[in-house]
Amino acid sequence: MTEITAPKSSLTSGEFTDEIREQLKYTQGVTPEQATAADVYVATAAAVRRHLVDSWMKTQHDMVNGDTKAVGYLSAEFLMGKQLENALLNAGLTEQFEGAMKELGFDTKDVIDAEYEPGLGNGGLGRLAACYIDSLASIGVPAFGYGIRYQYGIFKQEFDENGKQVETPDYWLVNEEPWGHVDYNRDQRVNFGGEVVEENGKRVWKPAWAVRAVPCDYMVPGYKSGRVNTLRLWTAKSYDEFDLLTFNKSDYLDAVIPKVEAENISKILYPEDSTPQGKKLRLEQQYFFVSASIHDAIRVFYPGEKNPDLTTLPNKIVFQLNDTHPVIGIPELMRVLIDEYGYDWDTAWSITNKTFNYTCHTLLPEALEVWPASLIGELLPRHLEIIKKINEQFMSELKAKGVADDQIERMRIYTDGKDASVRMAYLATYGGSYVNGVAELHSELLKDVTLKDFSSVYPDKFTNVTNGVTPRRFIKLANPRMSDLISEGLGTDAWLSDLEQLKGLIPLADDPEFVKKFAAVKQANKNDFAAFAKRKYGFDIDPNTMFNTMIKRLHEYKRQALKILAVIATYADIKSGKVDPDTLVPRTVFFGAKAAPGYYLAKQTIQLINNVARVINNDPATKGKLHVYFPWNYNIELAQNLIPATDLDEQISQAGKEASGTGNMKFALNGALTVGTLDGANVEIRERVGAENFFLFGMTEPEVSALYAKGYDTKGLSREYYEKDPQLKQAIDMVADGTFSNGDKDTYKDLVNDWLNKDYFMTLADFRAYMDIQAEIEETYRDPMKWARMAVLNVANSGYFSSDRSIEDYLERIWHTGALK
Ligand code: 26Q
Repeated sequence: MTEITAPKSSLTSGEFTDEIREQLKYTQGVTPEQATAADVYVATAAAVRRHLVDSWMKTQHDMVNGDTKAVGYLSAEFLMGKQLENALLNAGLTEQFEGAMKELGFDTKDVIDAEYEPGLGNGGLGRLAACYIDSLASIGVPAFGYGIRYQYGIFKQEFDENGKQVETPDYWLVNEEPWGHVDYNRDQRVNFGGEVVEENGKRVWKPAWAVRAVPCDYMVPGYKSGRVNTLRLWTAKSYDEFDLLTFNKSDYLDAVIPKVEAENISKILYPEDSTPQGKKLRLEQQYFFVSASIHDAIRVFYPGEKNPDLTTLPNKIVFQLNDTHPVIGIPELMRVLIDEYGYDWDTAWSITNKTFNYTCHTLLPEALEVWPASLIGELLPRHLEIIKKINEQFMSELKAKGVADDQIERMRIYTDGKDASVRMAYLATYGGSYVNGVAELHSELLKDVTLKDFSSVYPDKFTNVTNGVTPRRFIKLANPRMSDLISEGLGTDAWLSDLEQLKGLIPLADDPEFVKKFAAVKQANKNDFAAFAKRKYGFDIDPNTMFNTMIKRLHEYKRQALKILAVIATYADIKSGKVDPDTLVPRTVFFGAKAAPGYYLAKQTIQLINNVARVINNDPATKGKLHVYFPWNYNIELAQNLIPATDLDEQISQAGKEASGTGNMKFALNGALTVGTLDGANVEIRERVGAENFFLFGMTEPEVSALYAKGYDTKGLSREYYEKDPQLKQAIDMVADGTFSNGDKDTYKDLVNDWLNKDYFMTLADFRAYMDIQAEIEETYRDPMKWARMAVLNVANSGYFSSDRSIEDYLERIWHTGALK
């Protein structure tokens, strides 16, 4: 598979130390004696960048001058996590860094800690984009990540004294940010508003205002590939700076208003990751980065050409649309080709169609973006015209294909009438070459349910690419102990760029020595995490308990409620004397989750979890047996610390709702066992690790559909489950009676009401199965060797879930390109 070309850097520790000293002196103006860990971090970052520059330039040169098509990954989010360790690893400078820190008298941890984590994403979709650009570079495929350099990333989460979530702004640029390079000379003008007029028989857009898009470039080094790609994130700047300089406005404050408004576009990441509202600023963000990126790609691939032959564009670059967020790129490329370069409609359409592909990341209908036509018309009047024309062409095409009238109506991209709107998923499906879901089950449901009308007319457009995660960050960096053990077991570290080699561990699952070592690694990771959590959160965690983790965004469909109800039920059994706590497997339950600021039930669930934790952790009856911790502000750093320490991972979404999940893959690859439903990529994980090494429970997707058909959520059927199951009843009653709200019966009334009267995601219906599987899990855990053997088999059989494999699938099925020669 991946050829290993770039060996470990031949630089010595001493030489690297000197380079860091030089940066301290000439860039920061401090002596090594004056330097703080934060100074050393900045200096090291600058020193590492210098080692990557030659490969970066060569990659760009080969990309433009060779005949390998590049990939443009268009994404509103890149959730990168901290950069330093990753850059050192991929530059082959990890050991030199450790040596240099010794020489300079710094603790590597302090230096790594000094970096502020960039949180330019909400969750899975943003992190996937980060894994994919890592894999593209590691495989050696020329690629750009294109996105927005938000000034404020995903909010910081705190909890107040009542356990409620409080959001504070994430100003990640407080200190010097040494990775990005702002390139004022490669800016782009992005127009907005105004009107379209007829001039010499042509439609001409007369925009009302414009924003200056300034790129900030981040190097994306491949692991042992010798290639370095570019992540280009755009910042919005005002052109009115010039007005300000002349100061011709009477009131200074008024004078800065246009500047503030323009720069607002890249100010903040929207923290919603479902039920998006049709907000004007959000559409401005989308158009802003997509328009700048398309123009940038043309600039890169046709340097200096006044009349480029853009019919060759599809041979130069293929754009992947990460969900519907960049889909306005389709009418934008049409506009650029027709209005700016003079192509006729059909030629423009053929180019556009070949250049774009669309990845869908959801099944929830409310998460599919639909924009009011009035808003598009106000901001992008020419695009609205083009969209309407695409819709007309589409409908005639469908008619010509003999599609029935009612189906054609259902498939409209542009819906006419008073509340006219534009369906971005439909525009993407028609406007691009391929549509993919992110796990097999998800892709099947996309074809058969969400986009059924489309797949019946265009079956060949639909394909699947199951998600993956980068083994460099999520195994090697997150879990160095296990990585060493794997390399020892396999006799090589080549598995890091060819993860299927983990299969070589299968025989070692029957070697008690290896299994013991594996269990010892997990224990050491748990000890480390307990220390980390003490330092960072003040928690007193017992590392000799089972670590049971649920980390992901807070959503009803993900069912954190199911987990917390099960915890409450166990607690109730201990309190009532039904269960002797000494017979339980001692367990520490971890939650990590942010809720969208306006998502009421999600926020109530957070409050409930925090208060269950408070009550249980302070009750002597459960001491040493059951504890709950909710470290706040779940982010990539916490993931990298907690995943390697976890014994049992929770993937308990309602079947048919989680498109894929990627946390599930990270856990399996780090030797956690999964308790999960047949949803998203869980299905494929279970197939690969073996049903006997996976704790399956709950309804399947067809069973879920059947229960909806019976009226589960509309006829209040959940109440029957409550009435029939005393353990479930008791848990819910405790939430209602004030046990977790200092006696107040109102605190959780909306949550309880929802459970008993609607329960759309069928938490109550799956409760019994969930309690039963937890009992089985306890039995298994009592046999440490058995558990560890199952964990080894999870690792050994999860190599498929490398994002390198996902990228290979994209290359073969969608992009039809490959590595640079
Ligand atoms: C859209 C419009 C306006 C405001 C916000 C949004 C928005 C932002 C983010 C909508 C959705 C998202 C993020 C979605 C997401 O993270 N989806 C997850 O993608 C993962 C990668 O494919 C999957 O593994 C998860 O199953 C899926 O939930």
